[in-house]
Amino acid sequence: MSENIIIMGGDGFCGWPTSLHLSNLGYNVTIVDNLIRRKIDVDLECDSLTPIKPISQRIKKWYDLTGKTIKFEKIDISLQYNKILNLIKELKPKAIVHFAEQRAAPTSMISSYWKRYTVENNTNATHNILCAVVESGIDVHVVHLGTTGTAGYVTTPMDIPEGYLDVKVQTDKGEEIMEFPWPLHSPSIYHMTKSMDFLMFEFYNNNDNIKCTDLRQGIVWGCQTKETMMDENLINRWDYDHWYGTALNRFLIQSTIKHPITIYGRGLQTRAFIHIQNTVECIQLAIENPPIKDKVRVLNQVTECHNLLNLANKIKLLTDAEIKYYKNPRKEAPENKLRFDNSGLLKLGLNSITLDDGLLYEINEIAKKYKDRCDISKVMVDNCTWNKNIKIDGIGYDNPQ
Ligand code: NAD
Ligand code: USQ
Repeated sequence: MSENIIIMGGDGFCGWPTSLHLSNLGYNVTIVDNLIRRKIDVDLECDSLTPIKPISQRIKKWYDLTGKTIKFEKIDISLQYNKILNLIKELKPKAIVHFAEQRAAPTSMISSYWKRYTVENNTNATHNILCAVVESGIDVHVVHLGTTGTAGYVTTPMDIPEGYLDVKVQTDKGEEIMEFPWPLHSPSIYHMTKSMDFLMFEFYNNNDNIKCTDLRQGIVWGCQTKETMMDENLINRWDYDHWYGTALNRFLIQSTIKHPITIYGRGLQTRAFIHIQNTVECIQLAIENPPIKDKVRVLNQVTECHNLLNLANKIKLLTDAEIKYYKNPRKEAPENKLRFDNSGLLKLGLNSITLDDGLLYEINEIAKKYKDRCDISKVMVDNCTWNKNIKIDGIGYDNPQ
């Protein structure tokens, strides 16, 4: 009998292609999602560049094409604890992959409402999963999508290790080597919740022996994977707007619609990157190689690091785009250098896709094909109709007036 996997947040940008990839490998996949990301698009008056289909149509098309069933449960995992617990008891999953968080740094800082929504949603979601795994009594591997940003964006003259660092300390017995978690930082409220998630994994690993993997992922670029390319009804999300669009995907569509590439500051911020195809493969590798239980396993899910200007110049070479410098709307160091030890996933078998391998495909097959769906007014916040009072309709994180 094939094994069950629960994908929390399986309708999202990383979750949907991961669900298809694992289903294709023969796992029984159950997607859990409250579809809030689609609702936020409506409230922010934005949409994916690509024409993503409703979840039921996506799942039906997958079944029609492959004969494989993906189940869907609409659950808000930050609020509906008993539903998570019952699902774990029923499915006895080999792993829970946890993507279900508010994932945009700029969105998490729009206003006090969004700060509170991000903290309450993300920390409750993670805690509910861990608490339910313990209460179920079932041995489930929790695979969480963390972020490289929790290591901070300061220049570090070494490869940032996979979660832990050996430090020589003076103890009562003399000099000894002790292992410490790499210091956690929070470049935004969103990143702060990822640091808080790690503390919860540590607690539940120490206290209840829960198997946890924290995949510290860089910025994901690209759109399609082998499975989402099988039919246009399976197409993956592509965010390009100011709040949810990430740098490289924004630059790709900007260059296609002849909007200047929007470099914040001087573009000398270095960040880590990974292609979406590699994302789904990393999750497979993490599931198939569970950690031993003595500590939380941390893997740096990163294939390369670049500064933003370097990325923009690569795209300029391919498209002849203009590069424009904007006042940085974020509070971040104007310049940093970053390197990550990513040997964990490479040793497990990851074959890295580089920018040089994939940029042209994204420009020609996605950005050019769907450019007419791009609403140029959503590219820069100054041009947008959104204001700081915007809220998710029906989600009440407000104090009563
Ligand atoms: P996404 O917003 O596209 O997907 C998240 C999904 O989770 C959405 O479908 C949303 O509806 C769902 N969700 C959110 N809160 C929920 C809740 N309380 N209950 C049920 N479902 C809920 O985001 P993504 O880009 O796919 O990112 C997935 C995960 O990977 C996030 O945790 C993010 O922090 C992490 N990550 C993403 C990137 C990136 O570049 N996209 C990089 C590093 C880490
Ligand atoms: N930037 C620009 N121009 C733009 C957009 C962004 O110069 O038009 C700059 C930002 O100032 C920042 C960098 O690009 O220095 C990255 O911004 P981003 O929006 O691409 O990425 P970030 O806010 O870090 O968040 C994204 C995902 C998040 C994930 C994180 C990985 O939204 O879920 O956790 O990447 S990491 O950065 O490694 O922490």
